[in-house]
Amino acid sequence: MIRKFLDLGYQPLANNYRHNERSLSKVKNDLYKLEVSFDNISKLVSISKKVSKQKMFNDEYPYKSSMSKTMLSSFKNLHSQIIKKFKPEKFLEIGSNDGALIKNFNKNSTICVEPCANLAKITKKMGYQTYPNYWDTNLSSKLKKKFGTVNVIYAANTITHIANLNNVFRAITNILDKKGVLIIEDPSLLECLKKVSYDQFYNEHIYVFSAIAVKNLIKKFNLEIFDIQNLKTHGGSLRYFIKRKENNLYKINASVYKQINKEINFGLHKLNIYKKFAISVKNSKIKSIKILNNLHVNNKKVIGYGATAKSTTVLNYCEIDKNLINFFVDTTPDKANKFMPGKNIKIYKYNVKLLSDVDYIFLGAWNFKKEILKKEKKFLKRGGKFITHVPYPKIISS
Ligand code: JHZ
Repeated sequence: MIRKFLDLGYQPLANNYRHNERSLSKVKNDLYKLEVSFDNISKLVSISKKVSKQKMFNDEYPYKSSMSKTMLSSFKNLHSQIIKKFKPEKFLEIGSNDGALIKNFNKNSTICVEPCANLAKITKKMGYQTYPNYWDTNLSSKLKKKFGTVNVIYAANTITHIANLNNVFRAITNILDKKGVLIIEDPSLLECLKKVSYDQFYNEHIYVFSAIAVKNLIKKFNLEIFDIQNLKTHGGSLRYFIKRKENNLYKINASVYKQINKEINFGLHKLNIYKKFAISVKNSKIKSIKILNNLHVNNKKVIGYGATAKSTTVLNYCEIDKNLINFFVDTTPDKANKFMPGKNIKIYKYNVKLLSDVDYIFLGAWNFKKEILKKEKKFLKRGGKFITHVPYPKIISS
């Protein structure tokens, strides 16, 4: 049975940064109810209302993985691992974004799939075979005809963005070599609950995976997880290494049992933990508003850092507008001079000078806290402070 446990209200499309300020009545037309559910059979956590893929992933998709040093170094490290462990003759990435990972691979043996045409253009220009399509069985058959089977398939922060998971895995098993390996990487549900990072839920994140759910999900495709890596990226992610059951090249590593036990001990297989999470989320909202209101009445200048998709959830759920957060700064060129979805808060292209008279910075990109705090040492040194809502709303000064 599928049970709703969290209501994050009406939300705009998380990455739909607007060119102009919009009247509230216009904004209302573009809102979608954001509720999160738990399926106590499959143990899958998903959002209830799914928005069409064409609305979310099109030729104006602004997010670029290469904007963070943390992600670039994580991908570089993964490339070395893949080459060393699996020596792929053919490598396929689903959701290759702006090529942050793929640029480490050989152009002749790599296939990119990226449905956002503006991003697909980038890897194509870099010289990689790029297919500007959504990942499904049709595309997989087309690619198999042209290239044959592939040894390694990789997808980071992509599979959880596709509604029809059966089609996703059918398409994967169709093209994956008998001895091939599938690697998927997505935010960890366990970390999301532990950190009360409710902003991992937005329309693009149709699912937030646990190892338990992934194990159940892939069973019917005769696939199994043989290794799991815990990553620090995106607030705590899991990298699953998956093979066909009959492939004996790899033994199931202890990491798989360890992760599943951790999740069971926490209670991810039962509804109760999600109900508790929903209470923590409400408390987080109350505390965040209290902190920001307090700074507002004391005439402090507060801005946001990292105009993330996650911030869209926070701003709209907590009803935070430009009275509380003056503007956002972000390094992504395609977000510059636009407005945060649903809230008319302006985004400026990051420039350190914009911080000169700022008292407090709300960490929209809290998942890059270490990278950002290191970069903004001067701001901290002169008494500037950061605000984070993860794992609970608080002010941080170093
Ligand atoms: P970041 C996106 O989510 C959308 P977002 C998507 N659905 C997903 O799953 C994840 O990515 C992977 C900026 N920044 O990675 C760059 C700075 O300005 O948390 C980005 O706009 N200065 C595909 O948007 C944003 O912050 C910096 O120093 O929640 C980070 O976005 C750094 C480090 C980042 O993902």
